[in-house]
Amino acid sequence: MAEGRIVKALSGFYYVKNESGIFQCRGRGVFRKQKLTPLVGDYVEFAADNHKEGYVTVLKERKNELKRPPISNVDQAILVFSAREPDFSAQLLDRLLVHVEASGIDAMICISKMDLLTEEERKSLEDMGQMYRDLGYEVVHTSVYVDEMIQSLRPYLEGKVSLFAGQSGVGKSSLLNALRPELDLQVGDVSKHLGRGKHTTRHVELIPVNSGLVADTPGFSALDFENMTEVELSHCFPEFLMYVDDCKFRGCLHVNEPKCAVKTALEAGEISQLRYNHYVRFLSEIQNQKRRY
Ligand SMILES: Nc1nc2c(ncn2[C@@H]2O[C@H](COP(=O)(O)OP(=O)(O)O)[C@@H](O)[C@H]2O)c(=O)[nH]1
Ligand SMILES: [Mg+2]
Ligand SMILES: [Zn+2]
Repeated sequence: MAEGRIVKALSGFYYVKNESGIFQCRGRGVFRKQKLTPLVGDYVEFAADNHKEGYVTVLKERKNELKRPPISNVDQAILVFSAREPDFSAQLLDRLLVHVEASGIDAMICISKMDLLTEEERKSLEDMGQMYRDLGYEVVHTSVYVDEMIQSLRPYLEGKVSLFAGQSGVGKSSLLNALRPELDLQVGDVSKHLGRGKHTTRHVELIPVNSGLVADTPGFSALDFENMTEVELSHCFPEFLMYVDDCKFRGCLHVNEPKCAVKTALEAGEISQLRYNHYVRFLSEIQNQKRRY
């Protein structure tokens, strides 16, 4: 019995990597019966009859797992948002941050395509980046045309499994190509996309970059808050945490409750109004969802 890690899943095959190489494996029928799906990132045991093909026989316990994209044992999610094309959206960034916070995976932020901005716009996105740093997130600004900016991302990848997450077209594959030119991942031309572009990344794969592994994933479409409660949402805003104990009511949602410490901090300018607005918006989405069911 050999051990390894699934680095790619495609067309019913799992590609398991260890010191000896990469083995193309099928899952055991028993996984399907037990409703277990091997995921990219899983540590597994497998049986190989020869040096290339085999069967995954045992799935080891996971540290964490995500449904969309389907991947396990991730150390950090790198949230890639472009400055332009598509335009930067703090609302979408906060939406994705909430999902990553809820999954318990560390998040960092990469603002890409900085070369498309005027000096003034650049200043404003740098301030935006600083706001997220103040919340405790690492933030890097990149452009595939500026080598120094690309290299600034590299240290964060060392020794970790990182997931590149972000809308289609923000430049995830381009960044990976810039970090490892021999990869030659397909890059999509945003303007030529007709519906689901055929050049976009469609499967999940772990790609070695220096001593780390990086998953380039397809872009996400809708991110709703299905399966999240109001209180869970409030826990996904780290800047609320230091105040919640001072709210008068336990389980305070920081909207209409009297003597709310979060709202006091907001009025004092200690919590960003922009982030708070997004919180209220997401909260009402959850409340409307509840009403529908
Ligand atoms: N100006 C500029 N364009 C970029 C940059 N990175 C990517 N692009 C372009 O953005 C488009 C989408 O890139 P791609 O890597 O496929 O995005 P993905 O869908 O997130 O993987 C392509 O046309 C790239 O050439 C950048 O740093 N600056
Ligand atoms: Mg891509
Ligand atoms: Zn409160």
